Amino acid sequence: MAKRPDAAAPILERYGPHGNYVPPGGWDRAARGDYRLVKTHCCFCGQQCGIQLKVQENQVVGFEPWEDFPYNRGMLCPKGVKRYLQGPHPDRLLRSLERTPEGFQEISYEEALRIATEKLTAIREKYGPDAIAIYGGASMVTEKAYLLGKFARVAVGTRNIDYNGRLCMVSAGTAYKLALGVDRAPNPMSDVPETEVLLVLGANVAECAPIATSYIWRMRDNGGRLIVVDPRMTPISRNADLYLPVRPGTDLALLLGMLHVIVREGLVDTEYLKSHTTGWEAVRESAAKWDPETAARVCGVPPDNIVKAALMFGRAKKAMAIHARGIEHHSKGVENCLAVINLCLATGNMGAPGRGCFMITGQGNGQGGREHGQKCDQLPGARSITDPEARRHIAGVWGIPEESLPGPGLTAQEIMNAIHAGEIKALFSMCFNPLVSLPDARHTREALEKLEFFGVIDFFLSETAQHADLVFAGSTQEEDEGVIASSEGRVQKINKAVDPPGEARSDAKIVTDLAHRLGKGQHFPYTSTREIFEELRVASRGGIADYYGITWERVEKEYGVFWPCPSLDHPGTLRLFEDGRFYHGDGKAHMQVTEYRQSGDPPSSDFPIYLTTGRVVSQFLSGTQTRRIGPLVDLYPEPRCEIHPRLAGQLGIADGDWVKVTTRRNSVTVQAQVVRTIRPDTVFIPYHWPGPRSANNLTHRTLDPRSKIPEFKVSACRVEKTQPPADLSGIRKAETGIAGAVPAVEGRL
Ligand SMILES: Nc1nc2c(c(=O)[nH]1)N[C@H]1C(S)=C(S)[C@@H](COP(=O)(O)OP(=O)(O)OC[C@H]3O[C@@H](n4cnc5c(=O)[nH]c(N)nc54)[C@H](O)[C@@H]3O)O[C@H]1N2
Ligand SMILES: Nc1nc2c(c(=O)[nH]1)N[C@H]1C(S)=C(S)[C@@H](COP(=O)(O)OP(=O)(O)OC[C@H]3O[C@@H](n4cnc5c(=O)[nH]c(N)nc54)[C@H](O)[C@@H]3O)O[C@H]1N2
Ligand code: SF4
Ligand SMILES: [Mo]
Repeated sequence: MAKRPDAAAPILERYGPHGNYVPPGGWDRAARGDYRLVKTHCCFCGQQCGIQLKVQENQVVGFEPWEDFPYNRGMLCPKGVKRYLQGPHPDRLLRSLERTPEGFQEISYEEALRIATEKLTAIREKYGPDAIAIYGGASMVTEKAYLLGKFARVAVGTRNIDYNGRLCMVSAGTAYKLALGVDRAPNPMSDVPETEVLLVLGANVAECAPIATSYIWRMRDNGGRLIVVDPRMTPISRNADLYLPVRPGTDLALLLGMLHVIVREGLVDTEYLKSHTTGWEAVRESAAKWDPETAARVCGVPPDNIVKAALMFGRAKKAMAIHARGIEHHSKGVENCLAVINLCLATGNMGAPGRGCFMITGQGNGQGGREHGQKCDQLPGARSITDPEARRHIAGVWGIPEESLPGPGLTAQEIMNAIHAGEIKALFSMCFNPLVSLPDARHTREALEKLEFFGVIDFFLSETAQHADLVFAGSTQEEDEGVIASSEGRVQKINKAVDPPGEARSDAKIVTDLAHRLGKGQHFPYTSTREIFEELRVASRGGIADYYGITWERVEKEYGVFWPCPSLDHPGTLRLFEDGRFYHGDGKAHMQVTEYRQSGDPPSSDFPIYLTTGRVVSQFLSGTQTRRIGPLVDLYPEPRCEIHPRLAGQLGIADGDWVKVTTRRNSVTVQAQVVRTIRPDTVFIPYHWPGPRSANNLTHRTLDPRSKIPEFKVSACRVEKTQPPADLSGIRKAETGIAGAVPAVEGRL
């Protein structure tokens, strides 16, 4: 078989050398005054900051702050500021591509539709619909996520659709649903400045939700105290009152230890527990054996500090806990989140200003993307796909017989495993770069090689798309419109700034056209995204994520509307559980017992060091977009391995030395960055790069049994000093896209 990435070669030649890019009309166009401003939101993280894009003709050429948008009040982080550089990048796909023995060839949109229809139909006839898997993503507007879920189930008829949020929000989602009956951040960020004690677990707020830091500083200004739990001393830890350098994968021991102290010191809110929760007795008993000394032995935080944290949290009149992937990317990610919820419930901290807990959602539409049916277990409105009433409702809205609606399918990593095992034969993927973002990249690469048909919709030829048989040139966020739900559950409007260039098409059009070609046109009558939204409103009606009362006009006028919003005269729900009722039938919170267990890749004498992976401020996810934006690349040009001076000293490693990091699966060679801000038994590598330096060459495929999230945050490794890789310049070039990163231009903006 031809080596699949070689198919990119003709495209490479077309674009020429690294960094020579000048947009049509030249860079100085942006300096001229003849632009219009489009109010919209950032295309990157879940904070969904308001931004005004400067548009000239059909190009985004810059931005201006949108100061009256209440969440960020004009503030932006480096990614938001530089996002406009991605649109005119020469790697932007302008036409569809077909793999041929000579490499990718550009083909017409009609031809691409024809090929996709023919291949999907043939595979469905030969192996049945479940042999086709669909991957979606949470960077897309909610209408596209909804459309893709319907496409999978109605046009293709497969149960196997899942999305990249399976690598992201599902541990938190599963836990909040189990305990509180709803998967949404219960409190808005504006509650943070109101609290007396804020416990931040596994969230690098300053780099990954930069705008949220201003809320934390306001809390500090108001006299609130900050506790940070992280194996790395992240930027916000510098201003923390208490920093707990937890051993990777052991937060549950710390949280059980804290609960133990809270019980022991009589800080439990018994009245609250009696009237608002079930399951407390069993939870209390489960913490009995976790005295601070026992907890300390497991989690590596001194017992006195566990006590201090518990007393600070337990004695505060108002306390909050917030968390992100640091406690969620684990094979016990759901338990970790449940333990945070238990801590808040036990102290009666729920459903009031400055009291509660929430997850910081990751992707731009990480929240909206998990509500309306691109998850394998879910129908629109955050309904369960196994609930007979939900199935009846959705089948009615979609105009299909209820029996034809597939049941629950495989999750994202399970789909890749099934492809590897030869059980799934075709993959159609929109907004997902699994070769960089799934664990154990060698396994992913082998799986992609086995596909009989692999179709992709993207606007760049991502590392995964380089393995495709067919690539549709899709749309960037600025070429689309629709809604997203921010990390707070605030539904906001993305406004279209420009049209897709060349023969690129909006994603929604591609999926709709394909549904028509597959013979299901009557169920996909849309001529605009607004029509999809109007259907979504009805589909979500009566569900948990009820959007029925939300209109595009309201969203614009009210600076976003928080769901649930069941009717047009409903104000939206800023804070959940304010009436003391949770989203279970009995109105109570269902506390869950959590059991400590080891990670799926524990250290041994051969692999004695913990490896954890995550992010840096200037790069985003698999990096397809940000690795092409020169000023962001300049801020953090390549992956490095953070290592503590003590460990570095033992291994004879100095700052800048090349090190080989080896796990039970593979090795990666990067430069060492010797820092005092990490535990001496742990190293950290950010994961935004593809190829031989991708952190996911090292990670393992152990999943949380309930959420099916991979354990990105803890692997066992060894580290040794080595030589730079032989083909360093080739590796670097591949990392910055085909045409290289767009360079910074002094004096612009
Ligand atoms: N700059 C930037 N911002 C982003 C993104 C990006 O790629 N780049 N991605 C967005 C997305 S999709 C997401 S999901 C969020 C992620 O946001 P975060 O979850 O805040 O980011 P991570 O770097 O994945 O991990 C957070 C922290 O977890 C710590 N950690 C590692 N192991 C453990 C552990 O066992 N216990 C604890 N307590 N902490 C641990 C790491 O040291 C790290 O500081 O960021 C969003 N924002
Ligand atoms: N080791 C390790 N691995 C991780 C993580 C970690 O912390 N450590 N974090 C995990 C997390 S939290 C996440 S969220 C995942 C993210 O992993 P991915 O979802 O794979 O990352 P993205 O870079 O968002 O990939 C999305 C692709 O979709 C394209 N895209 C973006 N927007 C659109 C759109 O509107 N339409 C279309 N058609 N395409 C679009 C982009 O160009 C890109 O190629 O990675 C996970 N992987
Ligand atoms: S904080 Fe997130 S949404 Fe705001 S500008 Fe930065 S990346 Fe964009
Ligand atoms: Mo994420």
